[in-house]
Amino acid sequence: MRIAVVSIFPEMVGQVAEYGVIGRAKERGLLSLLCENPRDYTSDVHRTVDDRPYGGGPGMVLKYEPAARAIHAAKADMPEGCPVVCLSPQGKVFDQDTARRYAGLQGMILLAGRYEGIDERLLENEVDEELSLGDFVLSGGEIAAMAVIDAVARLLPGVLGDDESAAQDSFMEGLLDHPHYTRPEIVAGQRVPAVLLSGDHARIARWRYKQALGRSFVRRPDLVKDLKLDREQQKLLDEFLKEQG
Ligand code: 9D3
Repeated sequence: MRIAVVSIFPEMVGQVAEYGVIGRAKERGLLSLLCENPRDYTSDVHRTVDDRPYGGGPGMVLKYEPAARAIHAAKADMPEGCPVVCLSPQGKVFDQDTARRYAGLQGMILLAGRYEGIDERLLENEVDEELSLGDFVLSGGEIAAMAVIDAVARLLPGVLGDDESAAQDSFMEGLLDHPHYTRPEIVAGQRVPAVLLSGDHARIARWRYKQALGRSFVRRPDLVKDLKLDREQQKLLDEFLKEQG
């Protein structure tokens, strides 16, 4: 897969892309990244990428022409038909389904905004989708773009090892993870739950599923409310809630 990022801070994206899952995906030739900087497509001596908002008000607005030209340059260097996705607080909230949809594409172009906003005509003419990470304020779209790239890269076949790929299944089921423990057996006077030392794999699996279901119900009721719980799942949830008080 090939991903282009249009940003006035291309170094920011390039740095992060050297590490971890994204770095490995690039090394293995499963992902290639391209950065285009609107500043490289300005025609004035000051290389201006922003300007004051019509109608007044605080902050600056990303100008149409340099960003449009950067997007066109990215498109020329990408597979045919790649969507242009703008990271913005006005977008649909990014989720794992969207990550899976993107991972099936040949490529995509991510537009990271800065300043108070982007000229609306750029969104109308050049952008196919808008994506948000959620209801909090970032200073620009670059960190959001990197989050999307990371989530997509780990879904590309061959990027994760078999163990890591199998571990993804737990979130695929739509629940939070169960608690994890490692040595030593006692830390700060707290023991590892005895069941995890029992060697009884069926009991361990049942305990973990109970924890995942219970924690999801308590911490993220939105994840559980649409699940149709069968008798066994309802029993595990009741047990969890009784054990937690
Ligand atoms: C404080 C500024 N806000 C006034 C109402 C508007 C605003 C403009 C630009 C808020 C954030 C931004 C920059 N944010 C992003 O580019 C962004 C973002 C985010 O802020 N939150 C969650 N997801 C995303 S994706 C891109």
